[in-house]
Parts: sequence; C-alpha cells; structure tokens
Amino acid sequence: MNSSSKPRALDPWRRRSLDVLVAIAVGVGAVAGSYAAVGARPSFLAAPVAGWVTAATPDAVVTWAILTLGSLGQSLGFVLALVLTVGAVGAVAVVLRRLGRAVGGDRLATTVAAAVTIGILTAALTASPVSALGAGLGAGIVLLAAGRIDPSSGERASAADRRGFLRVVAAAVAVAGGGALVGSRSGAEPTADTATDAAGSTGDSVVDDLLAAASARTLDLPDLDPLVSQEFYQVDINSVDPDLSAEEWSLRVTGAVDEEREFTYDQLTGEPAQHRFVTLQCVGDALNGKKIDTALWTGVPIARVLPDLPDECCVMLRAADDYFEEFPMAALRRGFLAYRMNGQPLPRGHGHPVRALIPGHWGEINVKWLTEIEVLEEPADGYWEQRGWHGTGPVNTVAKLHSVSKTDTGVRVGGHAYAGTRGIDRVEVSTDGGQSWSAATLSDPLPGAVDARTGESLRETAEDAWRMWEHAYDATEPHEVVVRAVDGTGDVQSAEERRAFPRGPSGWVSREIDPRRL
Ligand SMILES: Nc1nc2c(c(=O)[nH]1)N[C@H]1C(S)=C(S)[C@@H](COP(=O)(O)O)O[C@H]1N2
Ligand SMILES: [Mo]
Repeated sequence: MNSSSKPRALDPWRRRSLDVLVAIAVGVGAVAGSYAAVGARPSFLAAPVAGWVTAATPDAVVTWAILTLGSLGQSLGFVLALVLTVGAVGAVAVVLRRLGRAVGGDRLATTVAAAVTIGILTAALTASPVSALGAGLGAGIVLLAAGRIDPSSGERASAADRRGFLRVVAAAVAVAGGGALVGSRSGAEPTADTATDAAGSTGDSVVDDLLAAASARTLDLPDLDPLVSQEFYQVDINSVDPDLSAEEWSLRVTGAVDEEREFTYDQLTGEPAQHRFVTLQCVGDALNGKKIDTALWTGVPIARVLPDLPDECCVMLRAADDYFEEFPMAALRRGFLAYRMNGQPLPRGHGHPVRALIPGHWGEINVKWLTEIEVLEEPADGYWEQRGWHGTGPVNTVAKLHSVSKTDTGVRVGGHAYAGTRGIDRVEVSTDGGQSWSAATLSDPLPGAVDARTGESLRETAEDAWRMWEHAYDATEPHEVVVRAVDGTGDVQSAEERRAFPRGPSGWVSREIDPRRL
C-alpha cells in the first residue's frame, strides 16, 4: 500500500470499478488478438465458448433461434459468447494482477505472466498456438497500457487514474479495431456467388452453359431470385463453421460394414464428376419463407463410390462440426457427394470441402463438412430429431408467392414451386380467395445431370429442383390471391395449415392484394 502524509484508503467502489475496467479492456484485447490471428475460425478464442453457449441453451430456444431468427439468432448467441469470453479472460487478468501486487512482483513481470497465462489458456481451449499467441499479445498490449492505473490513494491518484483510464480504453479500442480489421480479412473467402469474373464466366464451359441455360429459363419478375439463387441460405448449428482443407479431409465408411473404408479428397475428385441443379429447403422454413435455394453442384453419385453398401435400414452421416443425421439407406443410395457449387469450390459456409446432397429430402440431412457415413442396423435419432423435429423425410409440396407487381390492366404474381423428386406438374392461382383456379405459367425445368468432362446430358431434366411460376390477370379491386402446386404424381399441395415444427410447414400461401396500392 502507498502511504501518504494524509493516508486516505482508496474507496472500495473506485477500486472495483478500476478492476472491472481493466478486466474488460484486457478481455477485449485477448479476444481481438485471437481474432486478428485466426479470423472467424474454430480456433478463434470465442468459438468454443459459443459452442458451450449453444449447448447450455435449452433446445427449444436454440431451435427457435436458429430456425426462426436464422442468422440473427446465431449472432445473438455469438455476442453472448463474446461477452462471456471477454469477462472470463478479464477476470483471470485481474486476479493475476492482484496476485502480482500481493507478492510485490514488478509490473512488467506481472504483465508478462498474465499475458502468458492468457495465451496458455487460449491454447488449451482452441488447440491453436497461433490463436494463443494473438490472444496473449492482445492482452499484453492492454495490460502494459494499464500498468500504471494500479489503484492507489493520495492527492494525485484521481488525476493519474483519469489518464490511465484513457490509456487503457485507447489501447483496448486500438487492439479491437486492428483485430477486427485483420481478422475479418483472414476469414474472408470468395463465395460461390462472387467468384465469377465480370462477364459471369467461371472458366469452365460446361458449367457456363448450364448456368446460361438456367438464366435463360428464369422468369424475370421483380423481387424474385433467379432459378440459380444469388444468395444461398445457410443454416448451421454452430456460430463458427469448420474450416477444413481438402488435403486434411477424408470420408470414412464405418458401422455395419464388412470392412471400414476411407476416401481422400483426391480419390473422390478422381471419380467421373457430374453437375446437377439441386434445390435445398430447410424443414424450419416458414410457409412462404426463403430458406429454400438452388445451385449447380458438382460431385459424384454415392452409388458410384459406394456401389456395395450393405442392405441395412439406415445410415448416420457425421460431420466435422459434430453434427449428425440419420435417415434410410435407400435415400443415401440416390445421394450425391458435392465438392463444387456454381462452378467454384464448395464455400466454407456450405460444407467445404465435401457435403452430401440427398434428393428430395429436407435440407437437414444434406450434411455439410461430411466426414463419416456410418451404416446402422437400427434407426436412431439425429441432431434435430433429438430436439423433437422429424425432418429426415421428403419435402412437402409448396408454391411460394414472392413477387406482386402492377401491369397496365391488373396484377402479375409469381414465385417458386418445389416438390422434391416428385417434381412440379403445375401451379394454380386463385384470385377470388380460393373459389376458382387458373393454371400459372411455369418456367422450363432446369437441365438434368450432366457429365462434367464431356458435357453430355445424363438425364433430361433436374431430378430435384424448383420451378418458377407467374400469372398475370386483370384486377382493379382488392382481392385475395391463393396459390397451390400440384406435384408430378398429381397430388395437390396440402391445404392443412401447419407450422414448421416438427415436420415442415404446410398450407396454401395467400395474400391480400389491392391493385390501386401497387
Ligand atoms: N454439418 C452440418 N450439416 C448441416 C447443417 C449443420 O448445421 N451442420 N445444417 C443442416 C440444415 S438444418 C440445413 S437446412 C442445410 C442447409 O444447407 P446450407 O447451409 O448449405 O443452405 O444443411 C444441413 N447440413
Ligand atoms: Mo434445416
């Protein structure tokens, strides 16, 4: 303790608020340092904490957040994880500083000890020396700045505190800003949407021709995604996606098999590849929601790489993010292992380097970052089924209504329609609240699978892709539009209104339209 001529103990409140300030600043420094070093990767200090936050959150809340709020739900959880990480690191730093003072250690030694400890803790959490170095350095910089605001007493203490306060805040802000800048760059990657050149060419003429065919078949309506989505929705159980390289990736076939097998990326991509247009839809999509998209995927049919799968009931697909989904073997036999998307390597957010595509089924069994196919003798529950969902089956038939625009004499409506492998036979539109129906115009079906090397068509039309529809009609008065699809088997989309949980949304999309207000 300092002693002055007029001893005046630092009041506990001020001491505590100084400690809190230093704690927050050091926590921010460590988190920013780790982020600068590795970006938004699993080795980022807050990533494991985000995993715990998800694990500790009640399933119902997680489900609601991921599926209803979508990315917002995930970022709320992530913000909580950031706050917790900052708090935990800060607490460690303050305890060590107090310890250092108590044993009379000098400032520099205490700072170094605290920074090293934070680095070691980061390494233990993330198993990444780079992330640990970043965290230790970030924390160390802020700790050095904090060096002289040790709670003290005396006449000049408060002026010194004020300067120290500013110094710590400035250091934390600088480290956080620098970290955010560096980290966001290192985490950046070209996405499937932006990696074409200015003329829209991918450099592969077979892919270019297919994408050109898709854009020629797109119905050009306002507010409507083309047949190949410009931005593909994303649903993940984690805030930070796995970051696998093709070299380190392998796919193991395990469980009820005579002999376990393992494929490398080179072995997989050495097989004859196909391009396929495939639509994915999340079981948690809203009836007229947008968690449905289509891309041109490149990969290999599972039946080609695994022609002799045993006759068991089911399989469990497992992934690098500890995700797992179980479904019937019959569905897997028709599946596809995709490693490119719209002519580019599979983006990280969509499962780099390899994901499964299972025709006609809800998105959830289209496992990303696929690492293992386990053959099961008995059915089991997957990640979402353990949480009450039944999303492993075929999709429901749906016609969405996303475009409403004015014409000279009335209204034009349009959207997408999807029925998995059943296909869309027609879309019907009612402009009188469901009393009478007329057939909408459908886009031509997307092309079927194509041999990636020769460009030869292997199938006339896409097996599992949406169509677009449009309908224009005369109207001047307000009215209710209802749309419904009829699938390739002749079944009309179910009118029964059900929310997404647990089997996917159902019902007919309807909308009040006032032509005078368009
Ligand atoms: N490994 C893994 N695969 C996954 C998921 C996941 O969180 N982890 N989400 C599933 C869900 S619920 C859906 S709807 C689709 C979404 O695929 P996308 O993000 O490429 O659109 O991926 C599925 N595959
Ligand atoms: Mo999903």
